[in-house]
Amino acid sequence: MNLRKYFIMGSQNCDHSPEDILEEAAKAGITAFQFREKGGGSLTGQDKLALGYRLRNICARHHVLFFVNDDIDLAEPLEADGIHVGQDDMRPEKVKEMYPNKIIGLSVSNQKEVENSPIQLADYLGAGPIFTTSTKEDAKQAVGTEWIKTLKQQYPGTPIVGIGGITEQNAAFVMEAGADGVAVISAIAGADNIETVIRRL
Ligand code: 3NM
Repeated sequence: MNLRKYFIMGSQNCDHSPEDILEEAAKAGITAFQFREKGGGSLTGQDKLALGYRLRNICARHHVLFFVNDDIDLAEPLEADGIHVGQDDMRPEKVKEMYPNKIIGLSVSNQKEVENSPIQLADYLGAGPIFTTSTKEDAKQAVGTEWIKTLKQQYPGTPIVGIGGITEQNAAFVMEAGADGVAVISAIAGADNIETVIRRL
């Protein structure tokens, strides 16, 4: 499971075709992708499913891991490799019960969330927001790269992906803190030159 360059995107994050953006990112070497159709302006119902199919196919063609963001109903039709859940989404116990063979990612932002979570069921942890982000409407307070070190000490065997405000300029700090990968939305979706950004990440 290579989570090193983990791109997250929904149509609401794109100022032009999501398919074109993902195609370019996949060609440039992202290792994982999460379809996160969420927040203001996002698609629903059949439109969401149809976009999901198109993005899923791009990932399949480029051998990029495909995750759905808490959209548990999309996991099966889109043949997702994994499902990422946050603290307010379906509990990992339930996800595991429904999809014992899919990768489960879990977001944890602080120690209290860790204590309330079945960490042993998570195949990787999303740690964030590391830096301030304006992409997620309800993002919590930035926790800094220290949070990655703290998690890594407690769970040395669990892959950790940093998320939130990560750019080509600060990604190295996240990796140096012990992360196994960086998850980004705007750094790639909003890039003038996607290929350059991904190479630098
Ligand atoms: N989750 P950008 S922060 C989707 O802290 C998401 O769990 C976060 O977007 C968390 O790379 C975030 O543009 C937004 O900052 C990441």
